[in-house]
Amino acid sequence: MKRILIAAFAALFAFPALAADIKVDDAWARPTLGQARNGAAYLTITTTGAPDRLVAASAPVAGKTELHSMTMSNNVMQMRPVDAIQVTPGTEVKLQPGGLHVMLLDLKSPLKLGDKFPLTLKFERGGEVQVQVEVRQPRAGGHGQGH
Ligand SMILES: [Cu+2]
Repeated sequence: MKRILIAAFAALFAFPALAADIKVDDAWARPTLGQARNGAAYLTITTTGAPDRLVAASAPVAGKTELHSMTMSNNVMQMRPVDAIQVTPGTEVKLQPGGLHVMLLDLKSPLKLGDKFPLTLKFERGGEVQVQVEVRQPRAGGHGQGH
């Protein structure tokens, strides 16, 4: 039993996935309209370390934060929570309108154009990574549909 535990620890340290290995770029959110209490944050994740999983997120602007996917079902866009988002070295994981996103529920105040707010991403191995999310319109040429 003890030997198994030691082996598990050794495996854990053989691939030290540090937060420094994880890079989060282009974090942004669309301004909320009117009295909308929900929003979504989008970003791009890459890692130079071991494979990892984004398992949670939190932001002081939101009462509750979930990881969501969006899929087309019978011509209707449907959002559903996902347990985790896989991050693989060498592959960009894009959270973008119409796909994966960080759902910001129960917003404490509207997201206004030009605002910035902190978002903490929690990775299974890499731990916590904090980014600043810029409130802006989708870039031209991007996937502007959905949400
Ligand atoms: Cu959502």
